[in-house]
Amino acid sequence: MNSHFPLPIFLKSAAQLSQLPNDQGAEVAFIGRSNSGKSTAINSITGKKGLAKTSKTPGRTQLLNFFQIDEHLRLVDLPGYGFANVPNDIQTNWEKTISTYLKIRKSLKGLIITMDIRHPLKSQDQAMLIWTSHHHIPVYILLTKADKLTRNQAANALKLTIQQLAILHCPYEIQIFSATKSIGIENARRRILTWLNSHNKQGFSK
Ligand SMILES: Nc1nc2c(ncn2[C@@H]2O[C@H](COP(=O)(O)OP(=O)(O)O)[C@@H](O)[C@H]2O)c(=O)[nH]1
Ligand SMILES: [Mg+2]
Repeated sequence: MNSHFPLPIFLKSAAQLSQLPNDQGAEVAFIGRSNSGKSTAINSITGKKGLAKTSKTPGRTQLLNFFQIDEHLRLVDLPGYGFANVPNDIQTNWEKTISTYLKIRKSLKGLIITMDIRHPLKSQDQAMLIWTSHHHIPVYILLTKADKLTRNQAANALKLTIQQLAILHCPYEIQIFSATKSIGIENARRRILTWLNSHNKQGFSK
């Protein structure tokens, strides 16, 4: 069922900044550690299986993949951070590309950060939160794969994560999410659509 989210289509992949689609309208990007469920989240939020390529092997998405809802609205699947078998110089290059994209992109209305609920707030997640806060990029955290825990365990993990986030003093919103058990999908859709619909109003200032 996809009653609430407009169906996107694949637009293009960008390996470098010169290949980005025009910076107009509004887009929401997904970032997070490799294997944290970014692509799966995009597929379940849009209700379009196979839209974003998912992988059992971490670190497969090395491109910025753009999906178009209409002429003005886009979703973006960003490369994951925390790759295992990648030489350092390549990793640094990706980081530069992604951080520049996040900094310069006027149409970017918000960033979804996916974290596996069983091990959230790894050092790279914390660094990302501090960095996005510094650059005034609105952040919405999905604690993914909640189906791997019981309801109680998931609620405790959320509570603990919120406590740890308080120490970072970064603005954020957060929710529990599972693509497999369809947990939290409507809330995530609502947040993304609100961001996308804000493109005619004043965006956040960078
Ligand atoms: N059980 C469960 N597995 C998930 C969920 N989301 C993603 N996965 C699995 O986690 C792995 C990585 O997912 P993927 O979306 O490719 O992660 P990405 O690297 O962050 O894009 C895949 O094997 C997915 O099937 C979820 O909600 N529940
Ligand atoms: Mg992916």
